[in-house]
Amino acid sequence: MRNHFEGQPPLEDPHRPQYHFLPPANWMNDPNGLIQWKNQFHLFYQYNPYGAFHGSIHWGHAVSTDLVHWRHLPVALAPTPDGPDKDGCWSGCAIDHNGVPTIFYTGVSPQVQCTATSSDDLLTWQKRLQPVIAAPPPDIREHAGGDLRDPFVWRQDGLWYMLLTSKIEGGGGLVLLYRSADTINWEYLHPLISGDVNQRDPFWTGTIWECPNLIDFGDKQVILVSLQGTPNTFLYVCYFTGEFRQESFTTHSRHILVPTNIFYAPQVMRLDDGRVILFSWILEDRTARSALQAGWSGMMSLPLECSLLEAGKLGLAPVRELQSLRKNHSRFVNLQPNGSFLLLQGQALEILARFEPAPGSAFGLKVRCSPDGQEQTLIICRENQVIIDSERSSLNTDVNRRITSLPVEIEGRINLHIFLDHSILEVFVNDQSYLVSRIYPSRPDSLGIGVFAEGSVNIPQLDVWVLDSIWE
Ligand code: DQQ
Repeated sequence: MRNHFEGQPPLEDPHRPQYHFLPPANWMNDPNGLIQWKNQFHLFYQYNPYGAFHGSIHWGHAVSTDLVHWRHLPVALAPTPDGPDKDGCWSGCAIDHNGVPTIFYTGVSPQVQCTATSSDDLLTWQKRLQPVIAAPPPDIREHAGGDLRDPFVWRQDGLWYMLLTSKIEGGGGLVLLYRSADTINWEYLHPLISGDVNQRDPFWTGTIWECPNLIDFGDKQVILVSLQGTPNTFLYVCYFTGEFRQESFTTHSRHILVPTNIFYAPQVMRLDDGRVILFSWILEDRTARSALQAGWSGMMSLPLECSLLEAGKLGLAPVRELQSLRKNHSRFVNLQPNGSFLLLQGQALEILARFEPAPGSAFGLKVRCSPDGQEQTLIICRENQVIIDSERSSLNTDVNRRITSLPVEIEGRINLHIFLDHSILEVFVNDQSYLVSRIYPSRPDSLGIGVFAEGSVNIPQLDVWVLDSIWE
């Protein structure tokens, strides 16, 4: 197998992030097997060591002591020729099974659920030769088209439970529930949640579901699923809030987690200190050819802290450990932009800005601006929406440009907390809601950061930090 440290993309690649996790080269997609083990955080991920395209999926592996700085470790799982995972080791999770690190993942093809254990603190893995779930349950076998994957396992009331995702052909997505006393013998119980059949429903939940997660918030539970729709392919992440009781789930409400199709297949882990941390795969938003040329594709979101807000929605906020990356600091006070102006330059920055707008004003920040404004990306607040407008982000035609928007209440004040890292822009609104976009400016001088307003806005304080790299 080719070592993934070969073929490093050139360091001067202007689009490669420096404080987001990604492998040294090649393709990555979903986070897998997130686990805190002996005071270290382990991040596994879907990885192709042979190039910047999805294929021959392995589990890459990295470790961190603070969720922010990562060290690459050798590939953890590779397909075994003639094994049940010969065509790929697809997504899954990690648990502590009576002191033994244990992972569950999907072997292809056909899609079966496999397990492996480690006796050297997660470095190497011994696979169980036979899958623990070798086929879809009889009641959905004919309708699932072979799709059954992405085990999510947790312990409750002295038993192990597993969620898997699937679909009903012509129906919609499915989350299936299994139970086990020993993690080897799994009993299928029933579908836990199923999707919509009506493709005209404005909240149509797609043709197939993937990567289920259950988050336990005590008296409420949240189930996350990643949705895909064909033929009008879309990807997004949806969550159901409700109650998991007596092996059934009662849905109270359902929501889209992040309104974009470049944030997909997130996974959560509960830390020993009680926080729920989420990482998500952030897709490229440029042609497959550009990614192949760059030699890398995909990255992880920042580590996000997940909470259940009073309104019953999931909140996403940057973890406090990110503050350790802060270097040079600039502070601007009492800015009152009338029109627009640039403040400074940078491409690996954290920006924290408080706005106090008059009713009806449109205002915000702009990043990656060329001096003549030919390239620029806007973060606009207007009419109770926060919008990332990347329509003018790049002159390169191999790059997608889009409008991404999030509804928010702007009642006299709003905080924007922005993380810009070369080709990724993440925006937290009031440190609760999250928006993300990919931008690939083509001009080396597209580095300007500024503010703008139409109408009247006061910015009592705007802080900017240059952020350090997460690599040693
Ligand atoms: N990615 C994995 C699958 C999962 C999909 C394959 C979601 O296990 O369903 O790389 O991105």
